[in-house]
Amino acid sequence: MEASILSEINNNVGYIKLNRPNVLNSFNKEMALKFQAILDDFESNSTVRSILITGNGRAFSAGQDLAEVTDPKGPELTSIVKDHYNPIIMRIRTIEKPILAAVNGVAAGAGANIALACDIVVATESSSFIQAFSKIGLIPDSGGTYTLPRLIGLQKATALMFLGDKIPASQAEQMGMIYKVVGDEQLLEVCKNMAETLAKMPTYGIGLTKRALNLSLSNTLKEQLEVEEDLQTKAGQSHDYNEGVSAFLEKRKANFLGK
Ligand code: T3D
Repeated sequence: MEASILSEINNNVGYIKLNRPNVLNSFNKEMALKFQAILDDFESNSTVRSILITGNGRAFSAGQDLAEVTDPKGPELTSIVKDHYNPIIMRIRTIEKPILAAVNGVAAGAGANIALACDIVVATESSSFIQAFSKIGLIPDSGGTYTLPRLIGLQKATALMFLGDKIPASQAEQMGMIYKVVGDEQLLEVCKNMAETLAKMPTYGIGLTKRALNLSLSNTLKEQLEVEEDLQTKAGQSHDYNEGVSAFLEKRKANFLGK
């Protein structure tokens, strides 16, 4: 049987491919736990300096595998949220490496909110985003009620979550839900280039930037200025800062090491 999720490391990029195309890469327990394990591996592996997540086939992910939830031997709903999705979202947000979602088709339910938890979301023209939960009597999980209003504002997030509208990628880009839309054929090339570019950048500083942005979501201005002071001090003591300034002054290409 083919693995439900594939991973590889190439040119300092950790690639993750959701791989249950027959059920639109919907998540079952095995796949969710494996996703967590791969993220842990990529977090601790210092050769991985950026991470790219995509789906196989015509979907990014249709969220929870709804056949699993009706299986008497399947996991309980509470456990699905607590043990499958919450740990995935926490990892995506706290791994201090840039994480890209290359959305290759529909992203629905938890599939949409996993994509939106990523640092940068690029989608194909034919992709779409659906807060599908309301249609089956659930509330948006996988951090959706936290992330989406912060991305597009409370009014639009509320409407999308109540109505479960299918939002085409171009509209998602216009409303600030995602970073960029590209042609269907260009997605992997564009995202691979972006992930490789990021992997060559001062990724220690980028990781600290991610930490600062996470903290900004609940901090006051005064608290956030203190965060910037602290993290700028750390960044200023890094190899990459020294190298960046030296390379600029010496008019040469910098060799950043991510530390
Ligand atoms: O207990 C809990 O559930 C807690 C956790 C919640 C987290 C969640 O993610 S809740 C939300 C779950 N997801 C959904 O409700 C989305 C369900 N899927 C759809 O609405 C549609 O499939 C799409 C709009 C995403 C795509 O529509 P379309 O017409 O392009 O494709 P399709 O024909 O509906 O699906 C293709 C196949 O994938 C089909 O199988 P078949 O008929 O070819 O054998 C379909 O059953 C299967 N599939 C699609 N989504 C799921 C799925 N199978 C299992 N689970 C799915 N989520």
